[in-house]
Amino acid sequence: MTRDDLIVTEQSHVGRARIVAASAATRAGLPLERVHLVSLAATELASNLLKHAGRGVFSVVPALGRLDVVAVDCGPGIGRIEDSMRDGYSTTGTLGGGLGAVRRAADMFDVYSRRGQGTSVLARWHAGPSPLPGGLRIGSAILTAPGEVECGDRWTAETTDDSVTIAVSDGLGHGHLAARASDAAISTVAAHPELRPARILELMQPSLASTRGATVAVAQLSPAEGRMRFCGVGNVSTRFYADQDGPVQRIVSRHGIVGVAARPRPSDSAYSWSSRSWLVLHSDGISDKWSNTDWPGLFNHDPATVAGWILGQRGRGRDDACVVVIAGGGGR
Ligand SMILES: [Mn+2]
Repeated sequence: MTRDDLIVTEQSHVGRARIVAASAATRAGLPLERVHLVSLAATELASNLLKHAGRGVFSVVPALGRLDVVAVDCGPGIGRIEDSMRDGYSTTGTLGGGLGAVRRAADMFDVYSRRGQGTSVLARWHAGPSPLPGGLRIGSAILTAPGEVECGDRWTAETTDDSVTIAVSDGLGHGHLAARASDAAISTVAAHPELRPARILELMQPSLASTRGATVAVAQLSPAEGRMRFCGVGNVSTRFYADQDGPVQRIVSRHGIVGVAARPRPSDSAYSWSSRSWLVLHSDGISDKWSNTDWPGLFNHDPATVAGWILGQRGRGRDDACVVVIAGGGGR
């Protein structure tokens, strides 16, 4: 297993980004002519990171019947097109040549940019039907710790008839052994997505006993019922917005490490979920010091663009980092 992300700081990384994206596109089952489009877009996105910011994160996420490429930087921002971008997906406006090519190559394109702060660009290709129920939207961005080939942070979204169970696992430390711990956590979710989050975490305890352990957060969304259930162990950061324009509610996980020591049973908490609700989960490779109110209009964008932005702005750069963002759906 090789990493699907890199930090772009020099010209040779542009070619590397293209290879990473094309390889993920092939694994995602995209036909060859679409793999070429991914390669072309990846080259433009990585070049843009260098040209406009000198440095940026290039993160490829093959999941949920699609391939997402997220390119984020903390550069000067794309002030010139900021106005045309404000309402979300760009359908008009004059982008720079590079981004225009990306927009034409991708099935979906989104950009969030703030002058003097940076830019998050999403390019998406559909590889099959979306498995998500009730109009839910999920996006993620991941960055592996420097020098590692495997990411110890992992996430999954497993669907049942009318719900989706999402987990973020941060294996202790980084590298191969951290990845093995998170593999065990993710496998447990995949095997039992219909169980309640607290029960899934209980089942993880023996599965992770032979590993280093992990901190894990599990959220279960039933859009038709207008409900979210949550249970977490350890320091995966969790922010819930009942309404995207409303206040944040920080959801606190129980202290501990899954797989390391038997603890009292965790229990689920329940929240109302609507088409305007958002949930942001991230590992401690991202600084917890942020507020969406610092970034006006962010929640008008795709969850993957949002995940990339948070990773770009608050990633610590020393550890694995994973952000998962969930929005909307049927609900009430
Ligand atoms: Mn970590």
